[in-house]
Amino acid sequence: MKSYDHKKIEKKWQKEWETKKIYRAKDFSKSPKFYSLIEFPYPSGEGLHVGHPRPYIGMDVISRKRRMEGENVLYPIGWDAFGLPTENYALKTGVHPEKVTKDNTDNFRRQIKSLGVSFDWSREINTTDPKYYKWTQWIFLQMFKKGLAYKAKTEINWCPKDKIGLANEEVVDGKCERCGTPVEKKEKEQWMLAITKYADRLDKDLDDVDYLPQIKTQQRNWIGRSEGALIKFDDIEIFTTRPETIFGATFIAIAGSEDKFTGRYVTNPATKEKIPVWEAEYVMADVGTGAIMGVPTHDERDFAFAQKHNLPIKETELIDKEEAIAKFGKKVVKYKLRDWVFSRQRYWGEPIPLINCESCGWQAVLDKDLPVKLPEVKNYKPTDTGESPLANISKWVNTKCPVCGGKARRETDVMPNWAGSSWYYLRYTDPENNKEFADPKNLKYWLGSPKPGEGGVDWYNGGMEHTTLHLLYSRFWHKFLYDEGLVPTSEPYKKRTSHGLILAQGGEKMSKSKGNVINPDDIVVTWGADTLRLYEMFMGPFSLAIEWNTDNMIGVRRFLERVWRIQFKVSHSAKAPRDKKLEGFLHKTIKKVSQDIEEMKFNTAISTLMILVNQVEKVGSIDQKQFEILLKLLAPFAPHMTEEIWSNLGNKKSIHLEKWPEYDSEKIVEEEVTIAVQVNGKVRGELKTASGIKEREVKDMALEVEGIKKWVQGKEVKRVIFVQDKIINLVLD
Ligand code: ANZ
Ligand code: ZN
Repeated sequence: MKSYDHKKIEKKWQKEWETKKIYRAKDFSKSPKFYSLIEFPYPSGEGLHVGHPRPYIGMDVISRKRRMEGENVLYPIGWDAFGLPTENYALKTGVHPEKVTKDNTDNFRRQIKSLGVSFDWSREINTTDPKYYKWTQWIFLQMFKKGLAYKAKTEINWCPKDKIGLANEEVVDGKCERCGTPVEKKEKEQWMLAITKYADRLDKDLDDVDYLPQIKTQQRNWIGRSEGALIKFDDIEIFTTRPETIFGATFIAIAGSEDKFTGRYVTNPATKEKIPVWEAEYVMADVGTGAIMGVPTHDERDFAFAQKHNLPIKETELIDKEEAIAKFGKKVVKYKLRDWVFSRQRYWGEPIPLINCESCGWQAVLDKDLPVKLPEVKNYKPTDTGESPLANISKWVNTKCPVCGGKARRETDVMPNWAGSSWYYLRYTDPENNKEFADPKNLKYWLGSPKPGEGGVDWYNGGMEHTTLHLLYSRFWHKFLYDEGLVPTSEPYKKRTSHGLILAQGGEKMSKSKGNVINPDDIVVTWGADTLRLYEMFMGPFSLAIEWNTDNMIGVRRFLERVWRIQFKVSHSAKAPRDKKLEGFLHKTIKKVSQDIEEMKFNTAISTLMILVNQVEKVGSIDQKQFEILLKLLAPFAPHMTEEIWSNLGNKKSIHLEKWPEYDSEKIVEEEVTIAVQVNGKVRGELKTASGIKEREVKDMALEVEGIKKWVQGKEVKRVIFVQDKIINLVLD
């Protein structure tokens, strides 16, 4: 009996799969396409920890199943490699960020490959590769040319430690998201992207996509659409979301640095009364019109203000909202979303491809001059003045105007690290193209139907923490490209799901600084990739955060060893009678595993497989065909071991290219139970059914039982008391 030597098996099959290219997606294949996507990682210097692969393995299970179902699967990966940690590390060590990035991606790639994830590595992309960021710059320029990129003097969030301007989203509780330093305000000319122009569509089109409900809610809250009204009190225009309260408006307040009566009065258009105009601290200058009507009886802050300053508080008659708008004002829709600050004063990012000419103003770099490459320099320390380090490189900065040829200067800010990830899923469809960001034919094939709700990446799984930023930014870029006729669908992602984090033992986040990181390399050596994969899928519901516990590894490892041993008990004679019960159970398992995988209930799929293996052990042997079905169902979870057994059984082709098993519903025998049917607590009959049926269905069945009808007739079932698989009690009035 050969023992289960995971080290040998895993290396061998990974090599074999790579040479045979069995996970390559085929452009334009006639088979139905399936584009599955994970959020490409940022290759940090710390390497992979066991939390990273959870989504990769989850989507791998789905991708492998779909492949076996005959779909043409595109499951790509790449590197989102610009960003501060690399730059900061480079500054500290003196190693160039490009070199740091290469070392880190090499390490990440090696680690991910050791897990046997079925990525199509031939499409690997890297956002820091000039061949890639040429197109990031190009797309930015299309936005610039359409007036969506503009320079504005804004108060930026300034981290005095990192010496960098931060987007609002990067400020958490007033502190820098990266280093925790309190953020200061600083005035700076910045490039902005007018995402607010798309606010309405970003909100409305959520109706068409298949995102988890909480993801839609988060996006909607972030966009913050509210319908309100603009109403004029003489020359002062206010914004309100409650125009129906206008009869109770007893003062006007405009944004001010302190509470102060202006000495003025204006007319309330509803009551025709004169009401005072105040300045108030709580009114914000950049919200609405910067002026409000104060309705103390309906708004807490207005009430507090009226009390403090002795202003009238008047009971209101409410009128209809629509009526109020029609009579006194006009309807407006407001959004919380703000334009996107797109400049960073750092080195390790895509240079913003614009040139400022003394006579022509801001001009786009010509297409033929793209990419604008990062200059290779030794010193990329941020300047204390807030300028990008690129500003110090006069040879690079000073250039010629692309329009008049006169003296001009390059923009020295770089893009934020959200840029490269705003369109990367498009590049995977045609990663080598150097004429376009992707051939329209490839985009059409992989994104599919232009109908709302039908096209886009078929299934995108990623972290909940990216729901408001990355997801919104990429939807915005995609919609812009759609308007330009450059992508075939109005939404990038058809379906979006989320996974829970893997936490360290004790419930803390895994991080190097806390010293609680579990490195998958160690797990792969000791237990094997298949055990790691199975454990990560089995440890709990995929969408929930869960604590890592290496001690529990042994359970799944033993399960794999039990499957391994079954191969030596297989009966090869076609004539051997099949165990009926086992056959029934097998078909039930096919059904359950197939459904569970599609619903990301990987843990229950695995427990069903475990129960099946118990059954096999009870029976003592299994027919080869039956065993092969079991192996196929397990293959997406434990691809190496199943492949090895599959080949031991004499099969020549890879198990991962086999057909996914189908179940025969006639063969599925459910366990039958007898349920006592009571009416008002007295047993009046019974019914036989499969176990595990829910209350609703059992109630319907109970009402159909002969002998029950006469008790229930003409009365209403007020309440149902239900004991699963045992008793149903119908309580009548
Ligand atoms: C009258 C009123 C009556 C209001 C009432 C609310 C309740 P949301 O819903 O968060 O969008 N508002 C308008 N402009 C403001 C500003 N520049 N600074 C501070 N507050 C401002 O908030 C909309 C409401 O916030 C508006 O509706 C307005 O007060 C206030 F029973 O008008 B309301
Ligand atoms: Zn010029």
